[in-house]
Amino acid sequence: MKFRDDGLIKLGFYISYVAIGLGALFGLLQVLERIPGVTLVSAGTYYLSLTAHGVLMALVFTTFFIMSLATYVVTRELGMNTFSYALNRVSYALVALGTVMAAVPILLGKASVLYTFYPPMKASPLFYIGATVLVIGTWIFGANLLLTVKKWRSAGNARRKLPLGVFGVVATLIIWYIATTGIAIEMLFQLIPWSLGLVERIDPLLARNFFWYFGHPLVYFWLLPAYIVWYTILPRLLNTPIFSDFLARVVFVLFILFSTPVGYHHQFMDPGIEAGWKFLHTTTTFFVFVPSLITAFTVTATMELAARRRGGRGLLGWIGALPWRDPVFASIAFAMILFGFGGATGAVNAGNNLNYVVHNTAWVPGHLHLTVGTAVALTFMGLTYLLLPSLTGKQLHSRKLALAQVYLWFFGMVLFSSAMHYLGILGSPRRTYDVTYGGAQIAQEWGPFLIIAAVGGILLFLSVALFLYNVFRTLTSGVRIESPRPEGTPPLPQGEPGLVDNFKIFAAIALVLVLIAYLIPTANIIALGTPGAPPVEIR
Ligand code: HAS
Ligand code: CU
Repeated sequence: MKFRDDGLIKLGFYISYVAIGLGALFGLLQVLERIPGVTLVSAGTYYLSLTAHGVLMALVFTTFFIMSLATYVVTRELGMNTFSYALNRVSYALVALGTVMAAVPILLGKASVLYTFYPPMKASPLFYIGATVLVIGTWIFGANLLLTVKKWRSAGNARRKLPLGVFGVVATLIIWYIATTGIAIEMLFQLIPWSLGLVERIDPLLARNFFWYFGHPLVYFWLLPAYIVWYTILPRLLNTPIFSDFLARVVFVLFILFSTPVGYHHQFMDPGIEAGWKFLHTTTTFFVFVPSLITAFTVTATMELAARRRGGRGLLGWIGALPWRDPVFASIAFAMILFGFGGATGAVNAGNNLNYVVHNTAWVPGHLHLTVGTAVALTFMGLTYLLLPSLTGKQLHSRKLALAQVYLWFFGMVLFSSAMHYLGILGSPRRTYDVTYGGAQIAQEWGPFLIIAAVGGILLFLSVALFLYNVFRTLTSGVRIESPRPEGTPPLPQGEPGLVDNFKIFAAIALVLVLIAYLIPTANIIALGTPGAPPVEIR
């Protein structure tokens, strides 16, 4: 069956590839700049490039890829076009428009405020308005997908369970809607009026409060689509039934509950939030560990099932029977292995007391490159090798290069992220142009690890270059797949929907948890009324 939305799906993927390519260039600049003794650019250009790197990778690459992946999953699993092509087009157009509006001031050096845009660093109004337009675009996008599910239900499927991938997409969208209310409030009531000069001062603590109300669930907006791939595409790849469909649904539901009431784990160092609230958020953060721990067991169990069917034996010997030469499988497996470490370093971050050691050090980018930078990004790159041929009917240019690319990412990331974590323990700061500290003893100890991080970064850059080369050659070579696999709708899950399938209940509980976690401390911050510093001019 041909799907009407496929043009948009492809467009979203292509934009995401451009974003990762440009983002990788800026990333390369960063690791090189931080090598002791190397000065390539001015401080201003460094912060411009750090902002561009963060925004392109964490916001543009992910958002466009996820929109297209979600549309792909919903259309394929439900076997229908989305509710409205017009709505879908409007949403992609708005997200693209918002991206351009935010990108222009960044590239002109008028918005070097990093991807967390903490005030009183001030960007051009265009940056904030662009980001808001982007978010509005995603709201329309989500509404169109939810209406698609509704349409499917009313077409005689009212008493059916949603296919697992669609279930995951709905969970992701619920999290997104809850999360983005925070950013909308920060933009509309604080950043936009302030950047337009309508108000003189801004409350930085309140802004950070709303930002992290959004910023933590944002990481699950990135992660859940990768989980959808691990739960639904991996079993098909391995030709094995999933270990437990029920547990997978429980995982998505637990994310709806616990993604949001945890944001203060980014603000342990902030004044004006009482320790009790920080402790509550530490506790809920450890709850949000649970769905990932379940995933670690169940997805690995699916792999073990497949490996034993292929003749794998022994306590760990079965691991060798997995298809390690298949780039799509290898990308998912390496993404998982490194995510295991990312989860462990997340536990360090989340402990109120341990966080004092690592906060604002190189440890944190070490952590985020294992999570969003590998669990998510490597899964997405690997998936491209599967989806691109299926969407375009063209043969992948080279499986060998694809495999090399995946392994290169893994080794590059092992070097980069281990060095960054260790640098963090040694006290090396993140987001800092000059880390030589006038030749101080401590800064000299960082030198060798900054170089290891740079070598890792170079390998990662090469990996992205290989990825893009392969994508480009696939699209331009025109070698058609000889016998394209017929793309049927996968069989629907058996049985009636149970409690776990009732999104309304879980969304309602999630809202109650959000209110418990945020209402009083936010009111306290407003009552405290931090007067707000004068704006910091970016040069
Ligand atoms: Fe995080 C900072 C805590 C997960 C992203 N995080 C960040 C930042 C980003 C980020 C971008 O508590 C930086 C923000 C900034 O710029 O300031 N994070 C956590 C915790 C988790 C966690 C508790 N983070 C993520 C995910 C992200 C992400 C997911 C993106 C996608 N993070 C923090 C904290 C901070 C933080 C603090 C603030 C630090 C500071 O001071 O600034 C948990 O969700 C992690 C749970 C994960 C697991 C691992 C499960 C393992 C699996 C695979 C296992 C593999 C096996 C091998 C078994 C429990 C599923 C497979 C076998 C084969 C044979 C292949
Ligand atoms: Cu977080």
